[in-house]
Amino acid sequence: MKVVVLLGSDSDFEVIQEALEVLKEFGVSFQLEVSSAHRSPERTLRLVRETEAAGAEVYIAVAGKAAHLAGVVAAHTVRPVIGVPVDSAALSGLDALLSTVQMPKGIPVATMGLGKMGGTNAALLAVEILSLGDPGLKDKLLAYRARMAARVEASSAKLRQKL
Ligand code: RP5
Repeated sequence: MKVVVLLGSDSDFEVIQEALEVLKEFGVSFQLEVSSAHRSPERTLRLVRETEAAGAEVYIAVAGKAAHLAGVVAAHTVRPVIGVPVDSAALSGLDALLSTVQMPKGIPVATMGLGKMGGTNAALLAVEILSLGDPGLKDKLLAYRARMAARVEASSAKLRQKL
């Protein structure tokens, strides 16, 4: 497994569903686990240690509210950690965004945007990191971008037809 995806709660799953499809589309192996920085701190630490020893190269941590999961994971590995703040109801995710992005100097977390959008970008960033040592992945990323650009062009043509 190359990527470890940690969710602070199973209630975060929806946020990361599309991201898992992206990882599958790129043929990137991953391990998905639920582990909370607060409710199961020892499990979180054990998972980081075990997966790093097993060869994990990038971590994605998804958490809401007082979101410490990404920071705690980053504290225990020098592998890149990507944080996805969950946009839960009370403060629309501002709480999780600030908790994830405002890491003290020395322990970086690459913080994505809120919710599903951030989840999908986390998967793409993980693929980009892995592509540094894998030219095949870089080619797949370029093809992905080209398909996106083609969709924009097609949408423009479709809109013009409506006028
Ligand atoms: C965070 O608090 C989790 O990441 C999740 O977003 C939230 C807890 O959610 P519940 O398990 O209470 O639904 O730690």
